[in-house]
Amino acid sequence: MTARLFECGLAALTHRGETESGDRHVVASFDRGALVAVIDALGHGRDASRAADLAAEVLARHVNEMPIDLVERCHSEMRDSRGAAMSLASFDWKLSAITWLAVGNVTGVLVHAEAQANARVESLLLRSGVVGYRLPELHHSLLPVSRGDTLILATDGVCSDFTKMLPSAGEPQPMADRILGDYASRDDDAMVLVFRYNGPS
Ligand SMILES: [Mn+2]
Repeated sequence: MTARLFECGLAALTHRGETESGDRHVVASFDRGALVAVIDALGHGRDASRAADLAAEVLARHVNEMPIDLVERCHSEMRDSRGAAMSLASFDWKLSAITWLAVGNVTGVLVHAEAQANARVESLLLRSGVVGYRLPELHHSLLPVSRGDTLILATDGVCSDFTKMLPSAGEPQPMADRILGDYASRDDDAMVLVFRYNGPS
């Protein structure tokens, strides 16, 4: 029913020489919105993959909760893991807004489709910390979203310079492929998630 409310593109690469990635994404809708998250577990390889799975499972079980509560849940359930960086955005269809929050360095940008008084590209504030090990003081912020706006989340295996060269249009999947192709290093796991908000108009 809500499938056309948004479209996603995802592109990812695994660290050279590893078979499992420590990067994960979560996109899940619920009655009044959707949760979008990208996780980058510390390090790479199998232990990182396990920590990332754990984080993704916790988020998937509680998709309708606010980002601060989700980070706190992950933090308490990940104490025996490697820990992870994560950026989360919770879309609220009724409010036409997102609430977003980052712990660690998963880059997040919201690209507005329409030119507005404020910046076309808004950046998620990255606070240093590791979920499962040490949390920063948690604050989330609320941003209005309009039809056609695009949220992009990318792990640090993708050079954050991609945010300086964002295309104004394009389908989410080719956009994700292109960002990964142009900005990924093979010395880390790399993931790009592109989430386009389609409505209501
Ligand atoms: Mn990384």
